Amino acid sequence: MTELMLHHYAGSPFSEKIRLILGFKGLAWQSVTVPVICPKPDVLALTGGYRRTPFLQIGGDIFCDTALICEVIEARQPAPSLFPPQSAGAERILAQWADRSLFWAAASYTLQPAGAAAIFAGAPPEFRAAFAADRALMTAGSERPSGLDAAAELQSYLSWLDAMLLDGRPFLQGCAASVADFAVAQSIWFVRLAPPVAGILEPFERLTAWFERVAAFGHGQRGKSDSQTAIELARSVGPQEPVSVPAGLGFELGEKVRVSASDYARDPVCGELVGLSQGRISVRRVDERAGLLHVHFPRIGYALRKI
Ligand SMILES: N[C@@H](CCC(=O)N[C@@H](CS)C(=O)NCC(=O)O)C(=O)O
Repeated sequence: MTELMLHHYAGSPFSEKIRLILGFKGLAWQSVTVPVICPKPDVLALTGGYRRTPFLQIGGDIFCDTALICEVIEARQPAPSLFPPQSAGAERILAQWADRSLFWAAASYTLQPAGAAAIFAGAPPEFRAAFAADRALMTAGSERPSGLDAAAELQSYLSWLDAMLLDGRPFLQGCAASVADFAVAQSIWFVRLAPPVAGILEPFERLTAWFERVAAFGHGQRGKSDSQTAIELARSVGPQEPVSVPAGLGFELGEKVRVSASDYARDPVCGELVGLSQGRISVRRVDERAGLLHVHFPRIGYALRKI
């Protein structure tokens, strides 16, 4: 089986969601560290323009967005499941809320000046300025909450989550962990990275105990690789994931298309459509270094347009 290569960086909350899921599943994977800010030439060689973190590479198949990465990991290693039957679908809805509402509240709250000082401790001041400029460009057009807005929002969200655990259940959806636990955990993990502001978690003892349980899954068996090796692997293996474009979805096989995130970091990926379903978009592109690639996106949250 071609190995899993996770392109990520240590301080990325969405990457932590996937690292914990790899631990939950007991999987072995290769770690490729990507730059925290643009430029990211080796990332773009593989994705064709998508700059968000993380993405998963399996040979010449590139999977963007953690919602899709969860589905791919689940298909590869079904047990223990991220979507246990007793959660009855609610785990996906909770995970989507956590990836959007909870994440932005937690990130904005944590990156207020006192928290940012801890997150960027040891980094040169130029890096902080470059990070702020990079993220401002990436989120241009969307209003970010102020520190006070974010604190108020996060307080409410933490109390909602804590209340879910009131009956003593070990995980958010009951006895079994699900994708919801990992999607929520990434935000709690990020707040905890900044001790000067992490006191907001203290009143929520059940949530703290739950977080320790999720964190105990660990990160699986992690090997170390690099972007050059990843690009060579893509070129030698090529895409293997089955794809098709059934009739009736409004697009034709081979049509030239553009795919971009509909919320932020909207940099487009252009290519020929090779796969489409209710859940997934797959685009074929050729990179001069990485060769023939299929870049896959979730259908939800991405705009697909004919060029
Ligand atoms: N919906 C995306 C969001 C990913 C995301 O926003 N990741 C952050 C890092 S945690 C990011 O891409 N930041 C900009 C960057 O890394 O270039 C997902 O689920 O993968």
